[in-house]
Amino acid sequence: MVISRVNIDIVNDSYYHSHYLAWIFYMKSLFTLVMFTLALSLHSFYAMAGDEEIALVIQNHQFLPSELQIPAGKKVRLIIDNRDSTPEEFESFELNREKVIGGGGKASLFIGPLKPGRYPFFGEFNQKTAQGVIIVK
Ligand SMILES: [Cu+2]
Repeated sequence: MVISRVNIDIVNDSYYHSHYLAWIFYMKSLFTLVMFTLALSLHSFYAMAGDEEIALVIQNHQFLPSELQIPAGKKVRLIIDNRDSTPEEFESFELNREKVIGGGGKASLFIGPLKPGRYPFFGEFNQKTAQGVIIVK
């Protein structure tokens, strides 16, 4: 009788133990997830605060403004707003960038950090009219 009671106690103890370990594991995972999410949001917050944004509009197959100035040595987010109903492709050999923006759509791309100079770009689908230049100072 006594022996079987001990056995039951051991069984109960290990049963309790495995749940406790599972709980620890769960809490650890939860903690990691929370910390990871926090780190990620902090990172994007500082990234947003640190990056400069420049808006570029496409209208009547032209870039507005056609001349943009950005500071040298800085990463800049270019936000392109295509107000035409047809798609356009922002393209620049000097910037090594190529991006299609659907009709009525928006796109964003990063440029830089760049050295001072002139970096022409154009709309590949309307090259005659869609021309622009980024001046880095
Ligand atoms: Cu292209």
